[in-house]
Amino acid sequence: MKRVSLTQYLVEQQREHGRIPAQLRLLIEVVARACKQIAIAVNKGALGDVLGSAEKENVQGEIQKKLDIISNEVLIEANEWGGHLAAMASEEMDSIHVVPNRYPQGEYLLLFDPLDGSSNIDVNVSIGTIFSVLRKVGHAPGVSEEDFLQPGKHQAAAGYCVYGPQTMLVLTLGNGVAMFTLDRETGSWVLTQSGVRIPADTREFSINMSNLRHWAPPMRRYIDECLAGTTGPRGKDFNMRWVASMVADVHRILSRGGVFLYPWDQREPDKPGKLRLMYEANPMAFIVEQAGGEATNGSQRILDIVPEKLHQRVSVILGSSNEVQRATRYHTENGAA
Ligand code: AHM
Ligand code: MG
Repeated sequence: MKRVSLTQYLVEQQREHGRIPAQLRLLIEVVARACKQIAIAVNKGALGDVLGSAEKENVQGEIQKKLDIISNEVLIEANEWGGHLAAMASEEMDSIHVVPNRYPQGEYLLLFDPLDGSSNIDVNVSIGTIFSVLRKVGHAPGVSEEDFLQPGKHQAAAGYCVYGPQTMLVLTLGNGVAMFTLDRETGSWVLTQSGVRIPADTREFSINMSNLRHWAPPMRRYIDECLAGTTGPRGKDFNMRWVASMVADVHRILSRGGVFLYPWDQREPDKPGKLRLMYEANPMAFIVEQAGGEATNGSQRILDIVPEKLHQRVSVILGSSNEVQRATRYHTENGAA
């Protein structure tokens, strides 16, 4: 079998589809290289002294793990000198990181969750890196947080790397979804699947069931009906999977279908959800839609949401389209919630 590397894939996308300007190609290659470096740190585990807490809090009041901080630094250092970026934003940083003056400024904005699934780091379960790419619009000099506040439908690219039994990079440039597997012997990303499609129907849902009593009625209705199985209104049995790493749960859905839900919860009524719009929901929604699935917040397509702030949170329903539509309909029909 002829092996296609990530570089070859990107060059061909550029040539055949005219989809990737040189700066974007460089950006994807640099992010992919940084993910390799993070994968090496993840694999070392206790031997590399990378496990455990860093005993610091991020802007959202969450305790950071050592690997959260290492991964953030790897991504910043890898990306700031290449001339492809104007600025970066991260789940682990309070404010944006503008490319220092000593380097040329490019036209792209990179957003990332450097290490998603932090609670799984110390227990040797799959974790990942999620990234989203926007273009800086307008020619005004300088760059500010405002430049990042674009709806997800304007993403130029998005992807994630999953550090699991295999290390894989999943990418969309708005032209379908491709998956690459890291060949550890040669150190290269090899294309292992393209044209990824999520089946419209599924019998598998993914949600943290321990929060059931705190959800709004439409979400409880949707899950209750799945749990009722063959004798309930859905007339079929459902299976459940919850890794608690969004990358791993979304990767399973891209591989065999399913629906992922992280809903609003009445304990903190002013918080729309746990997950972050700009670093988690938008890139995953872009990937899922490019694979034929759908993604909403219960009332609106995720990619249409106009962000008000960088660290904004959102409810998420994504995956197989018929299930996303059903769960969304329960939220929007008369008398819901
Ligand atoms: P993180 O970015 O701090 O790791 O949090 C996001 C993660 C998601 O990967 C996952 O879907 C969710 O949090 C799990 O939450 P819970 O522990 O409530 O099940
Ligand atoms: Mg995360």
